[in-house]
Amino acid sequence: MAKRRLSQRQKERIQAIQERRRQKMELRAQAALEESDDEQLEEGLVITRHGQNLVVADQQGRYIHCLFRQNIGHVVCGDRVVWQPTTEDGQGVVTAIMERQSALVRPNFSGEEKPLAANISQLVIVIAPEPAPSQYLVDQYLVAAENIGIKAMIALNKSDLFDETALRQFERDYSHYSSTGYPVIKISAKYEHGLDPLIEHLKDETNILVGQSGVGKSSLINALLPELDLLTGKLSEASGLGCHTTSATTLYDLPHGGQLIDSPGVRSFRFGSISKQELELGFKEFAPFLGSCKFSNCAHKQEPGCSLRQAVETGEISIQRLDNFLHMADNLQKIF
Ligand SMILES: Nc1nc2c(ncn2[C@@H]2O[C@H](COP(=O)(O)OP(=O)(O)O)[C@@H](O)[C@H]2O)c(=O)[nH]1
Ligand SMILES: [Mg+2]
Ligand SMILES: [Zn+2]
Repeated sequence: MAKRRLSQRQKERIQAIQERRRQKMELRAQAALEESDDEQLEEGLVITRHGQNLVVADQQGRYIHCLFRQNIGHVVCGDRVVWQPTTEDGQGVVTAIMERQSALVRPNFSGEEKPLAANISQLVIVIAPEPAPSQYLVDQYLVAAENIGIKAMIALNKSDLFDETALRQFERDYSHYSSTGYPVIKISAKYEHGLDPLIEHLKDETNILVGQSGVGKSSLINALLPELDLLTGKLSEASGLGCHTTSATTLYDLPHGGQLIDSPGVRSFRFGSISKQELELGFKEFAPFLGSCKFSNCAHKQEPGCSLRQAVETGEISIQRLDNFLHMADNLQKIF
């Protein structure tokens, strides 16, 4: 099927229609039961999508198989939506996407940015003694989190592989992240209660786990979601499509609170190319110093009166972070 291109006017009209539906939804909430609206607008949460089919959780947490109006935009896992039941078959139609708090986007083959998941609130960067962690990669993920506008934290998995000395060394090496405001925790999928600190951090958030292959993401997900098989069964049933593939981006409720959005695509997500400004935004502890170097075109390398260098001297910025920033700045178009 050829892709339909929409003119600016059509786009505006569609946006206006969606806006009206959102407003209607809000009005309906206010008017509560008194309103005798036979349109039956309901709010729901997109749990997963398979092509044209969605599984939407209604406000009682029931799974509803929904289709969606083609003109409402790209619906993804994590979207809050307005949907309407279709007469008697227990299915529904999604008619509007509610405003997103955040979106994880990924460029597709033609360079267009496509959302992958919506309303994520926390990025959990998983590292491990093995494969050896890279702060450069951690910093890239932090740049992504800052630009998406979500929280980020670092979890050292397989901490059982480190002895006391190695653990203390790790704490020193990562202390600048915690002082910048990124929680750093040590966990183990191999210890009883080894995931407790993680469970605590995931509790009030919609989370995704990211990190290098081999750090233990699959192991963590299986440990965090002991009923994963049961859930995927329920999703297959709800979507009416038979098998629910784990490759589809899916939102899971965590047994101890919070949500996890997962798929292989989400776990290995990387940013497209970014601008200088977006890069600067990604190193949030630099903010007070940017723009106050002696030279307005300061490269923050050898120049006298460089405020970032001075902040390194006073311990307000870590040298590793500045080095990684400079390296990323040199490779702006290539790194992500
Ligand atoms: N010692 C130890 N090994 C772990 C831990 N978590 C995962 N592993 C092992 O690390 C390897 C890679 O794990 P996997 O979950 O496949 O990593 P992924 O590639 O990030 O999904 C597997 O052999 C796991 O058994 C842990 O906490 N401690
Ligand atoms: Mg895996
Ligand atoms: Zn400078």
